[in-house]
Amino acid sequence: MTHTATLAAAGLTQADLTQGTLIVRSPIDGAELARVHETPASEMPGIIARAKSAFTQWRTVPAPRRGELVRLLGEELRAAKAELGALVTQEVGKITSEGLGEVQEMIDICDFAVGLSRQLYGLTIASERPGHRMAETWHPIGPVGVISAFNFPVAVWSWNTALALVCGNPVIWKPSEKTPLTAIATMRIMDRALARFGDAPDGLCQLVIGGPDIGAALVDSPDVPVLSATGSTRMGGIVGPKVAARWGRPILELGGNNAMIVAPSADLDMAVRAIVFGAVGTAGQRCTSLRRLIVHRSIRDDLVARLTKAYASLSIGDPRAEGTLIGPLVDRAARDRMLAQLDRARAEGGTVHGGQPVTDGVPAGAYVTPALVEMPAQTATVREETFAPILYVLTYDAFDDAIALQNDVPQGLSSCIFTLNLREAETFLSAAGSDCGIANVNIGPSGAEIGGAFGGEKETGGGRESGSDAWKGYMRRQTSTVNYSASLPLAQGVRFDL
Ligand code: UN1
Repeated sequence: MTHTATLAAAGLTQADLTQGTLIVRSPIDGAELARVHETPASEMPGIIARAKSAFTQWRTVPAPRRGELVRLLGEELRAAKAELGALVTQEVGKITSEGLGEVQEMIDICDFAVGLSRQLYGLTIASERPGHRMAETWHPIGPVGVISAFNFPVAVWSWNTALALVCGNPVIWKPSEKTPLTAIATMRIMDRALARFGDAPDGLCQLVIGGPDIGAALVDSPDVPVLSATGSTRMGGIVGPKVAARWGRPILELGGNNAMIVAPSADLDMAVRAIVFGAVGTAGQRCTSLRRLIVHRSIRDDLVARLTKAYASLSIGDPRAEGTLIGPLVDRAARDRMLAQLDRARAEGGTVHGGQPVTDGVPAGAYVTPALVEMPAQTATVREETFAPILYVLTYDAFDDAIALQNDVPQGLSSCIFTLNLREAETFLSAAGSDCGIANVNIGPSGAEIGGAFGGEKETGGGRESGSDAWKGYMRRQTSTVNYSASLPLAQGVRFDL
């Protein structure tokens, strides 16, 4: 499909594409797709006020009815899956199957949130006083700001929005400046769900497009009690303290430096497949991408040989083409950062395989061959996250050293081990094992399902989104004690007789 046809199929109009100043290019070939209107910073107070007023209505709508809106969103997403997936491919450069997979992730979280809308359970707690009942209730909290990154331009919005809506909160979304088109198309889909729903308040789901000043309005506003931000550790380091300083609640999902330990007993055929998808899938631009391989010395040469062979067979090129496994990096700056990091790794004693720009037989985007880098140690470069298909290979002898290496980075998002040894697997998952938010056995670090809580520790920011009880981050908790007796005993046996 041509760019024009993809944009039209996703419901983008000439007005969407031509009436602004924000230039959007496709990573596929660098072609200009649109000039999108940016939200003036002066409009932000009005937008936040609309969300605040929507909140006063939405919070009193019964949660299962709120779930109905999310059910309709899931239906509309199912109907638009092909078109939105193709737009993700066009605007981010993901291969077709991953573009569709991203939309599937949106559908999945909608299904999850619909069920959740009837399960926002609180507790009943035993009171120490006779004739008293204690309970915990979860209430809506207020407008949720969502700042999302280019690499999952729509799924991350859906994780936050599906939960926020059933929890009774409006959402204001600021997508990456690199991906406003998928955001506009997603809002059209949301608008269809809202129209079918009928009586949702105005301002329930809003989109703002622009740079840091637009984001700052959300970050700084006390009327946005929850601010969910996905992106770099640098960005989170600015956003998190600002939100905390005004007593808001940040949900941060920042950098990862995800490792796989490959033990001597590992099923190497499975490990190779997991490694290649983890390291080069999405051209290494997932926050969960595999970046470090910690291999037992006894199998290292065999594994590196298998990986070199597998890497040589990967088809790199137009992500829309059947059979392509590696599309472009998001832009030339990303490619330049990758090449600069490889130079640093070489200077630190690394041996680099691959990691070259590709220009022949591909469109005019920033295409690269993925890099395998054999490192003598976990150097400064290895400890940094580079959003590109670079996989550093490290060696271990003792299992404890492998876990220590895995944990000895500033980030703590995802991790995994390939082993058939129960002791190793369970140790890896134990309190003395991986320090990451995600720890897998015989599965790569990326491609998590929505049912689990998603996020990580240390510089990853500590936030949790998506499944499990991540919904609690979008609500306020109220503890209530009701006295149905005819006396007024004090807790802890305190006497205060008048
Ligand atoms: C991200 O890269 O920000 O686990 C999210 C995964 C995807 C989500 C990645 N489900 O790889």
